[in-house]
Amino acid sequence: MMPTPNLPTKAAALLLGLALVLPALRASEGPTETQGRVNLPPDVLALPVEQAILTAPPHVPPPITRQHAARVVVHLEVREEIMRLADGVEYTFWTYGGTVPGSFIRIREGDVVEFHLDNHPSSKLPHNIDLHAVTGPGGGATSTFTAPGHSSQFTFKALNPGLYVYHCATAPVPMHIGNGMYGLILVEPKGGLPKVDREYYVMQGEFYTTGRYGEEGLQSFDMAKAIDERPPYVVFNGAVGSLVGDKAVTAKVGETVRIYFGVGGPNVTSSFHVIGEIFDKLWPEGGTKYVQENVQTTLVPSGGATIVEFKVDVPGTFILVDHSLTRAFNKGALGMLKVDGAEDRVIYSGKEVDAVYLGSQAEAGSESSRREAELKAKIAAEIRSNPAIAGLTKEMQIEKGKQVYMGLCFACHQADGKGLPGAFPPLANSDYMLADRDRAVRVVLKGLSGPVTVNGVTFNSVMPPQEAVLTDQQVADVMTYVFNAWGNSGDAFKVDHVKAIRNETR
Ligand code: HEC
Ligand SMILES: [Cu+2]
Repeated sequence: MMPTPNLPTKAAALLLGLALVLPALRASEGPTETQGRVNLPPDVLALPVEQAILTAPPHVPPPITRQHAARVVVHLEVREEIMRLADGVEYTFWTYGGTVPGSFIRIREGDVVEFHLDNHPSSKLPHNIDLHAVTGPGGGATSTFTAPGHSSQFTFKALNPGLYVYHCATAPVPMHIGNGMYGLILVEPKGGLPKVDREYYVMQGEFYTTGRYGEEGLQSFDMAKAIDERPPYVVFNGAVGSLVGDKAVTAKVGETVRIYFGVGGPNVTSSFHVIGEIFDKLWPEGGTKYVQENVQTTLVPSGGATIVEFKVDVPGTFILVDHSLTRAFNKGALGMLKVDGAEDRVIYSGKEVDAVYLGSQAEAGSESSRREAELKAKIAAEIRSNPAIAGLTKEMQIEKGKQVYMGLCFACHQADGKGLPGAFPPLANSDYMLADRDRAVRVVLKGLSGPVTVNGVTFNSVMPPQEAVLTDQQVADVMTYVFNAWGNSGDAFKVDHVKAIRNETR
C-alpha cells in the first residue's frame, strides 16, 4: 500500500484500520523505488519491540523463550575485509557482520521483522540480501540494494518456520556469494525446538582463488574457475582450519549437540558427515519436522540447510567433513568437535584420533604451520639485525614442506618415511633418493613406474606425478623436508632448480 503523504487525522487512520502512519523515508539511491514505511495494523503495532541478538559463527543466539510474536529489529552490516583463508593465504571477503558465514539471526514464527541492511562506507560495491525465510519478490533483494555508506530498510513477516540461508543477490551473484556473502536465519516454530545442551553454527562454501590451494599471498576471485566449478578451496566457516585445534567446537560426554549446518555455495553441494558420530535426529533441508533418525551422511544443497542432533557418548575428537573427501583433505572442508569426559570402553574401547588420516590438519601439520609463523617472525627480526638468514630460510622450507608431506606424500610413504613393505619404498635413508637430487625432484614432478631398488629391496609400482598438484615452491619445500627428516640430511632445494626440471623435455 502507498503511504499517505500527509499525516492523517486519528479518525482517518481509524477509518483505514490503522493506529499510526509513520513519515515516509527519504528516497535512497537504489534501482528500486523507495515506498516509504509500511502502515502496520494495530495488532502488529501492539507487539513488543526487540533488538535481534546476532552471533558470529560457530555461535548461535540463545533459544527464544517468549510465547508470543514480537517486532524484531535486525541491523546487519556489510563490510568488505581482507582476512585469512588459509595459512599464508589472504582474501578480500565480502561479509555480513564481518564474518563468513554472516551473523546468525534467530527469530520466531509470526514475528514481524524490521530489517536494516547497512553497507559500510569503506565498501567498494553495493550489496543487498535475499533471505530465504522471506515471502516476497527476491526474498528482500529488491528492497535492500544498498550503496556504500547507505542503509536500507524493509519489513517482512516470518510466515514459515525453518532454517533458512540468506545471501547477497547483487550481480554478479555467484561472485558476491563466492566472496562470502551468505549466512543462516532460524525461524523457530511457535512451540520452539527441543532443548539441547549445545548449539553450533557451521556453513560450507567454496572459494575460487586465482592461485592453487595453498598458494601464498592475497588471492582474488577467479570467474573462469567459478564457471567451471573448480574451486581450489571448499571450507567450513570461511577458512581452512576455522574449526580445528584451539578453534574446535566442544562438548562434554552425555550432552546433546545440535548443529545448524548450511551451504552458501555458490555451487557445491555438501555430503555432511561427522566421523565417529551418527545423527540421532535429522531435520532434512532445514524443515521443522525431524523426519529421519540414525543418519550417517546428509546431502545439503547449495542455498540449503539442515539441522542435525546427536548425543555424544564417548570422549575424543570427532571430525566434521564434506564426505566428498578430497574437499575435506585437499581443499579444507574439515572441522573438529572435541568431546571431554569419562571414557566408556564398552561403547568404544580404543586408540585416539587417527593422526595420519587427518593429513596436514593433524597435530603434526597444524603444529608445523604454527612453527612456520614463528619462523617467519624470526626471519623478519633476523633480517633487521643480521643478513645471515640462509639457515632460517631452510628451516622454514622444512616446516612448509612438512605440511605438504602431511597433506599428500604421507598416505603412501607414511608419516615416519619408512614406506610400506611390498608397496611403497622408504624415503628415510633412501639410498636411491639421496644419491641424485635431480632424479628425486623428477620422480616427484613426473612420477615413477617400473622396478626401482631402494636400500637393496626392489619395488615395482606406480608413483603418480605431482606436477599438476604442486607449485615449484611446494616441491622445493617438500624435497627440503624429505632430505632433512628421519635422519636424512641435505641442502635446501631452490625453486629455480625445480622449475628447470619441470620444463625439461623428455
Ligand atoms: C599414491 C602413493 C604415493 C604418493 C602420494 C607419493 N608417492 Fe612417492 N612413490 C610411490 C611409489 C609406489 C614409488 C615407487 C614407484 C615404483 O615402484 O616405480 C614411489 C617412489 C618415490 C621416490 C623414489 C623412491 C625412494 O623411495 O626414494 C621418491 C623420492 C618419492 N616417491 C617421493 C615422494 C614424495 C616427496 C611425495 C609427495 C610429494 C610422494 N612420493 C608421493 C608412491 C607414492
Ligand atoms: Cu554483495
